[in-house]
Amino acid sequence: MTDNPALTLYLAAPRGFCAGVDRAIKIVEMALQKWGAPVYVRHEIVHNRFVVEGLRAKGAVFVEELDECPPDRPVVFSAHGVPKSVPAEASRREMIAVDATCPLVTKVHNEAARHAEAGTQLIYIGHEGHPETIGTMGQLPPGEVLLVETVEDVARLDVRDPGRLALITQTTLSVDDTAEIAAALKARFPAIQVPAHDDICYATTNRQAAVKAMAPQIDALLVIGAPNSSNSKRLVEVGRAAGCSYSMLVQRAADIDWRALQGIRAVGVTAGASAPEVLVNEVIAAFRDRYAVTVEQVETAVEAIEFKVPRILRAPVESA
Ligand code: 10E
Ligand code: SF4
Repeated sequence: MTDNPALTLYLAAPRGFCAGVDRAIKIVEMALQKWGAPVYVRHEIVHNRFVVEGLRAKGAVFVEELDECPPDRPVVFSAHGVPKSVPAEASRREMIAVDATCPLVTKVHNEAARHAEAGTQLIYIGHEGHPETIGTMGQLPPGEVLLVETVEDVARLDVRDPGRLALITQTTLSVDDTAEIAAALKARFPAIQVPAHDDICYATTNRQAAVKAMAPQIDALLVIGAPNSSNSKRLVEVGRAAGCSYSMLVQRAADIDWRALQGIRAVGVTAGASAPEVLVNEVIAAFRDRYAVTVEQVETAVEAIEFKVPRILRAPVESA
């Protein structure tokens, strides 16, 4: 028996790795097996320090730009996607390049190209400076894709032809905030073409739904994820919007502010799409050290999606 206070820990499901992250990490591991170390990776393969350090220990070298890679070593492009200029430059330098862009991000790239071919100007809802935004906007020449971050931005848009517009989005946005921006766009540009299902991916949608479902039961929400992880930060915002005012991002158990949690009886725990399950287990163990914990899973969806790795990794190594 311990004197630890009782605590219900609601564990979101789904949480943590999505199919795109799983595939991207596998790509780096398979590239290391196929070509040996070092394998260069342009940008963090996914936004998680723990994942990046694990791959670095196996021989991956993380860089921000292609010109930091020697031309005779393979390079992997991160799961967030890259502008068209990047694979073009890799091929000009005759590098082996493996694209770990999530297929659901590539789908948005393809939509952008399809609309541009039809002479349609694109409006992109996303976060300025994020690698996925840079990658998706970089599928087309400057000026072809107009960025919108907020409802207020909609009024400021200067479009070429209000009758020939299409909407695409970042995959990791808040479902509710995006719906508001899309509604403002439709109000201002009634002819705008919007995707049948928005571009926010299944993993983002499911993780946000699980947080909303647990919000009424919890006094605090901890989202395990990195400060540069867009989808993880959105989960914190969704928690707050759903009524859980203490919603915090933590990279791992050591970041938990135990003083701020004093007196709570129920905590919600989830993890962004790039946060490994070991960190979830670490957080649960840290709660067990301080509370008499009962874990309850809040399951709002079951995910069974898997993506194949690129063919180049499945083929035998070519002899020199
Ligand atoms: O910052 P993001 O949420 O875009 O990236 P992440 O690496 O934290 O999670 C994976 C999501 C990707 C690759 C974007 N669709
Ligand atoms: Fe792909 Fe969605 Fe995961 Fe991004 S969050 S890697 S789009 S599955």
